[in-house]
Amino acid sequence: MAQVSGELTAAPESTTVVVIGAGPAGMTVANLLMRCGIDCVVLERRTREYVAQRQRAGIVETRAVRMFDSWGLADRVLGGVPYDGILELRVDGESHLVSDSDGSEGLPARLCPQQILVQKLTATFLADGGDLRFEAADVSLHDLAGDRPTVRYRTADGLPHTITCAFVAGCDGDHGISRAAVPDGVLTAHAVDHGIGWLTVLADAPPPAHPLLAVSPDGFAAHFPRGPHTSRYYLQCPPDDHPDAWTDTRVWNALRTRLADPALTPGPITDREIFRLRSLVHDPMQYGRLFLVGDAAHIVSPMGGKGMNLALYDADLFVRAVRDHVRDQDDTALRDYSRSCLRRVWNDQEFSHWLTRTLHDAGDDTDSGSFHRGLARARLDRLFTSPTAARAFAELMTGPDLTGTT
Ligand code: RFL
Repeated sequence: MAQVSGELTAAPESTTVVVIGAGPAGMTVANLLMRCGIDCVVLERRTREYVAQRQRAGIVETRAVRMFDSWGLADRVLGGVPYDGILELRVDGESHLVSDSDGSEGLPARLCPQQILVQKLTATFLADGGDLRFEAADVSLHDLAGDRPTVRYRTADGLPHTITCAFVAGCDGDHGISRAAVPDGVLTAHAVDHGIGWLTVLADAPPPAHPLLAVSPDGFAAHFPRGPHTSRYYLQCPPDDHPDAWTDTRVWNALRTRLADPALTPGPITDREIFRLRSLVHDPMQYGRLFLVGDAAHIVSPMGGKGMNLALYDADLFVRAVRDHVRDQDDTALRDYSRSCLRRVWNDQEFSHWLTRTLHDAGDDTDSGSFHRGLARARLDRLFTSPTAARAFAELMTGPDLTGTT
C-alpha cells in the first residue's frame, strides 16, 4: 500500500498480459496463456455470479472444439453434449434436415451453452492458480503505443490499482473501454443494420430434436436447445418493437404458427428481450500493444452462430502470437494478428449475412419485396437439392480451415 497525492493506493504491479473482460474471449485468452506459462491478470467489471449466468450462444462449433482439444483443454472447459450436426430448416411447415458436419475426422461440435463454457473456463483458470479480479471499476488504459502500457482500475472498495504490462487483451465486448481507448482515426468501422428485430425468449420448455430455423409468411422463427429442459426461441419482429407487447400467449401462438407446430409445448418464460440484427467489423483489431479480441472488435448477426466462436478463434491466434514473442522473440504473428483474424471474421460475416437475408427474405416479403423473396427461395431450393450446395453450407457452418492459405 502507498500514498499518491494523499490518496491510498495499492502497490504497483507488473505482468505480461492484462486481459480486460471475463467473457468467452477473455477467459479463453487467460486459460491459453496459462497453458503457455505466461502470466496475466484478468479484470472484469461485473461479479462472478453475473458473468456466469449470461446466456447467449448455444453451440461451440467444430473448429473451436478442436482448438480447445489442441491445447489439452477440451475435457475441462466444454460442457453439454456432442452435437450430431443436424440442423432442421422448416419452410412453410415442410421439414428439411441439413448437415452441419463437413465429414472431417476429429471431435464434433458441442451443444454447450455460452454460460456453461464461461463457468468452466473460469473454474479451470482459478483452479490452476489464475489471477482473476471481479468488480474491477473504472478500468482505463494508458501508454498503449509505448513498450509498457499501464492499466488502472479500482477495487469494489475504491482502492486504486496500477498494473504495467507488455500487452493488453481487449476482451470487453462491444461496449467496453478497450476499443474506446484507441485514438480517433486509427480504426475504421464497417457496419450494417439489417433493419430486422428479433424477440428472443428463454423458456423452461422441451428443446427440439435438432436446432430449428423456420421460414413462414408471418416471419422468421427459431427454436434452439439450451439444456435438457431449456429452449431459446427467436421471433422476427419490427426492430423498434417492445418486449411488453409480446405476452406469453402471443409468443406461444406466434411460435406455433411460424414453426408450423400446433402441438408445441410451452413453458415458463424466464427471459424476453428484443434486439436489432446488426453486423460490425473494426479494422485493424490492434493499436500499439492493445489487441482487440472477440466482440470488442466485431459483432456478427446471431444467424449462423458465429459471434462467440469467432471470439474463441481470435483468442487462440492472440495467445499463439504472444507465445511466439515471449518464447522465440518472434513478432511475426503479432504483426499479422489483425490481418489473420479479419480473414476469418469477413468469411463468417459473409456466411451470416447470406443466411440472415435468405431466411428473412424467403418468408415475410413486406420489406424485401417479392423479387428478393424469389431469390431467397431459389437459394433454399438449391441447398435442399444440390449435394454441392449442401457441402458448401456444411463447410461454412463448421468453419472452413483458412490456416496456411495466406
Ligand atoms: P462478451 O461476452 O460481451 O464479454 C465481455 C466481458 O467484458 C466485461 N466488460 C468489462 N470488464 C472490465 N472493464 C470494463 N470496462 C468492461 N466492459 C465490459 C463484460 O462484463 C463481459 O464479461 O464478449 P466476448 O467475450 O467477446 O464474447 C462474445 C460473445 O458473447 C458473443 O459474440 C456471442 O454471445 C454472440 N452470440 C452468439 N454467438 C454464437 O457463436 N452463437 C450463437 O448462437 C449466438 N447467439 C449471440 C447469440 C449474441 C446475442 N446477443 C448479445 C444479441 C444470441 C444473442 C441474443
